[in-house]
Amino acid sequence: MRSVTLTQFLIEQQRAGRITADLRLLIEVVARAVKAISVNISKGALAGVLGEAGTDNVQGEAQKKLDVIANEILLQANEWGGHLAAMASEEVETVHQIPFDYPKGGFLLLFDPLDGSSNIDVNISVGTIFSVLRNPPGEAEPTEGSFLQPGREQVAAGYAVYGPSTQFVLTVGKGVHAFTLDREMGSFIYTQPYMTIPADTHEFAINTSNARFWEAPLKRYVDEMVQGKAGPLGKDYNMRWVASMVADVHRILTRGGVFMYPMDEKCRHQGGKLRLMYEANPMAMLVEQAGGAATTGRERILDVQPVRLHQRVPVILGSKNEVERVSGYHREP
Ligand code: AHM
Ligand code: MG
Repeated sequence: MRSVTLTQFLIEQQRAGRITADLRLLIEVVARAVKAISVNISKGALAGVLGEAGTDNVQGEAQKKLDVIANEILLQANEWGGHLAAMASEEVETVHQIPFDYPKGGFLLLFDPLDGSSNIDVNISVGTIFSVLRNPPGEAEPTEGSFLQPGREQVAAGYAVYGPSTQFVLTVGKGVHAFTLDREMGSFIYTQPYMTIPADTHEFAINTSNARFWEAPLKRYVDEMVQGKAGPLGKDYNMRWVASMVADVHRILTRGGVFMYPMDEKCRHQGGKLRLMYEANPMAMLVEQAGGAATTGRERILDVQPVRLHQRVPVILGSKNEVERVSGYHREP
């Protein structure tokens, strides 16, 4: 069978009128950057890229060397193409402007360059997450305010998962499509069209070490799942937690499940653990496009009006019936 590359897929999307030439270029450039990140990650200890960088990021978290490398690769790759008005990164405090000697375009690109970076030194999957918004008209020099659009305004979103193979997973608002990196050829090959999340599942993902900090509706839901067949849900569940959101969401897009990083007493002061603009919104768009649902427990994630670039939110996403059940528990008095 003749294989279809990401390039060919994108050209066909453009011909079908789903994306513009500029958006195609943007996605191609992100995919190229992802290949470079993948090369660095796979060299691991051989390239001396493991361990701490000795710096803190905007969130006050210690940066790994690969956090810094992945961030630099994405910023540099996307600066000169002429398709972007500005960028924002989980690793950078303020808006990253396009250098004045390059042309500007109409899109805003947001990314978490290396998600799950606590897994790097133990050789477990990590990822890159990205989100694309339109720059509001008339904003020649985008500010933080230009980025503060609800997730339903995203024109594209996706991630790369650096696992046993590197995969690039993308939506432009018409289904979710996965591509696998052919390392010899250096191209992404279209391997999974229209990924779909089954409405029901018997698998959940949550960091249960936080159980004592959860809110009552969440405690009730996880208790019921753990009770299995004998409990009110009437079936046995299995649990998985990679601690790389990309890897956990990739499993859910592949075979269903529910992923939760809910509100808890430990992260209440900052609004949640995961970042709205770099993690929750792009993953919520992908999950909805695959037939699943994504909520904070109280509100659809894609409807949350952001007030800060680095805002955090509770996240519950995956198989629709489970997400609806846990949302229902949040509505009960
Ligand atoms: P990061 O972007 O700093 O790597 O943090 C986000 C990660 C997610 O990938 C993952 O779901 C979560 O943090 C794991 O958190 P915990 O270590 O509390 O289980
Ligand atoms: Mg992250």
